Amino acid sequence: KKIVAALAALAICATALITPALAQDKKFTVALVPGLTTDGFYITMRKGAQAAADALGVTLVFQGAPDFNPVTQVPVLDAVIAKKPDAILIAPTDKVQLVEPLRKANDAGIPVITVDTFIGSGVYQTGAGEADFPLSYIASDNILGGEIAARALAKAIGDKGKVYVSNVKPGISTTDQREEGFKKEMAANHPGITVLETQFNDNDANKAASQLQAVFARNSDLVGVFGANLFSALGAANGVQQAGQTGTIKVVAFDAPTSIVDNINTGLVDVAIAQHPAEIGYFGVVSAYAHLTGQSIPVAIGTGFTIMDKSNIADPNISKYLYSE
Ligand code: T6T
Repeated sequence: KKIVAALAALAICATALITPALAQDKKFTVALVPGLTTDGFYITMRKGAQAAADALGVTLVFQGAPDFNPVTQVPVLDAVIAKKPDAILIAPTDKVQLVEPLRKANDAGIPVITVDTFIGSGVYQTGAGEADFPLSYIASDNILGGEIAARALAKAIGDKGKVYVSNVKPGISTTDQREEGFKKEMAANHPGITVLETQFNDNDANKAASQLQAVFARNSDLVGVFGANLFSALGAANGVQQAGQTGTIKVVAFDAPTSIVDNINTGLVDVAIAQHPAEIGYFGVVSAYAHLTGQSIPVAIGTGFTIMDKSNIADPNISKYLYSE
């Protein structure tokens, strides 16, 4: 009996010794759910995430919907949750509509970190909010991004005239904040500029192009447009070109797909504000790994911008921030 008890005790000790080692050797799987799959911004974010995953021995799963829409993103998220990854990084496509679907992940014990966009107010882990359960928010400062866009457009149009914002749709944290920052800066510091009604394009560049022409048809004195994300900006620029107004109607673009280089060089786009999506993906995976291995992580991580125009676009230190395809 004594021997059996001693062996049992030994087994318990051995398990206690072995378990932490096994936990450390565990290969973690982190899922990255982008806003949509066919967007240079998220393709670049995935590259950064993959670089961190390779460095840390993490398996990265990239699964998303073909369009930027909660109706298509939620089923993808449900499928990801069913596979029980160790952590989820997600760019929620709506501040409100993704709260309950993400709570399911959290309730299932899967840590959630939001990248690029946020849910609720974007202030997490306060114990106060209905949507404060994500561990961290990793993104650009989008209000600042909108302010930068406003200053660039104001400069391009000599601080006077009519402009408008080409935007995706209300309810997306990033593009809502860019519009907010843009309008705040215009109202505070550019009294000679009139900001016309925002045009929402549902992330459809063709729609953004026809809206540009419709706004121009109603306002022949239109002098500028701020495209608040990649598709809004490309579409608005195409609209300016189709209207034969290249250089007359100034375009400030958020985001930096490779095609922006030609648009800058031909004078169709004055300024492009590149985000650093690879950094967002990299720090997303590092944060998830840190949390999974028992480290505390920052509740928010801010990444920067690179402002591109004709004067610097040929510089490799600038062009390295163009998005991958
Ligand atoms: O501007 C990015 C991203 O930050 C935003 O949340 C959605 O649109 C993009 O993906 C660009 O298409």
